[in-house]
Amino acid sequence: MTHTLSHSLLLCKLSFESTIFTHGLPRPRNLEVALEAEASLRAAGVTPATIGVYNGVPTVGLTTEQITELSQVDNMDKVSLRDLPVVAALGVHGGTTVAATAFLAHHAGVKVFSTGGLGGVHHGASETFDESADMTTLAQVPIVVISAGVKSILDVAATLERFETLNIPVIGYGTTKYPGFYVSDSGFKVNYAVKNTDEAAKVINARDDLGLPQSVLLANPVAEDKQLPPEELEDILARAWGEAEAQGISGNASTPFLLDFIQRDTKGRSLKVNIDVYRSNVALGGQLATSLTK
Ligand code: PSU
Ligand code: MN
Repeated sequence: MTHTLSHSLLLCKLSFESTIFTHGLPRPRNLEVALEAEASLRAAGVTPATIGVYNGVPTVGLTTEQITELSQVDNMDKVSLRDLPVVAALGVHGGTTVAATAFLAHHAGVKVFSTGGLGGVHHGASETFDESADMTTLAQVPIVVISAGVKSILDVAATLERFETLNIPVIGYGTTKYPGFYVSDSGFKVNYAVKNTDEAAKVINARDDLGLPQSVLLANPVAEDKQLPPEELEDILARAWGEAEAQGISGNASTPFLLDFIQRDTKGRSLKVNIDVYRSNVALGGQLATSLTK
């Protein structure tokens, strides 16, 4: 009995990354969004576990005070999986990316992780080799990640090819149209859709029964009436990539630079979409965590 109880308590948890509020969103919205995500989950009976590195300690379940502090630090490290041992040894703070968050969540026994958009293959990667470690990490960490697709700043087609190569299942929530983060349809398709979180939970349980080590990616599109106008986005992206190239932005600075460019160019409208996307993924993650305890 006790076993069943603790088992379901453990499962009924949802993890969040910290890069979204240390690097992805501008102040003061970053903190508001992080705390709102936690509060909405608690209201739904699910325990939030926001993950980050506090004074060198990889922490699954940051306190409100710790989240508040991390959301206000300048020049914080953006911590992917390879950075974890370094920031741990140096004893500094860090915002964890999808890769580092997924790893820590899994090791703490948390199965479900909601984020905004995943990292993937950057444009021009065939020359620069700039591909997010999110992909290779998710190939080795058996959790489920809810996102609105990969960020629109990426090469979506190449990213989907990589997911296939890495044996990472990508499932649309209620659709086979792969979402494009700021827009509900990236223009690319996925092979499978689930209708509800109970169906998604069955896929995850089947993955576990088979002993497969990959994450399942659940792609949850932003509602059409909340998306950025797709034609507008195409135009902005072309200019954002041009500007990144002109300024010589590369490596892990690319994602924050491009997101910031889009935010400034849309005068904050992309920020609103980004937050809507995140809220929707948090809510769906909460439902899925609940379905998994059944
Ligand atoms: N999605 C957002 N904002 C972000 C990110 C994703 O809307 O800031 C972060 C995530 O933490 C993701 C990371 O793991 O960007 C990918 O960065 P890179 O391409 O350097 O791996
Ligand atoms: Mn990179």
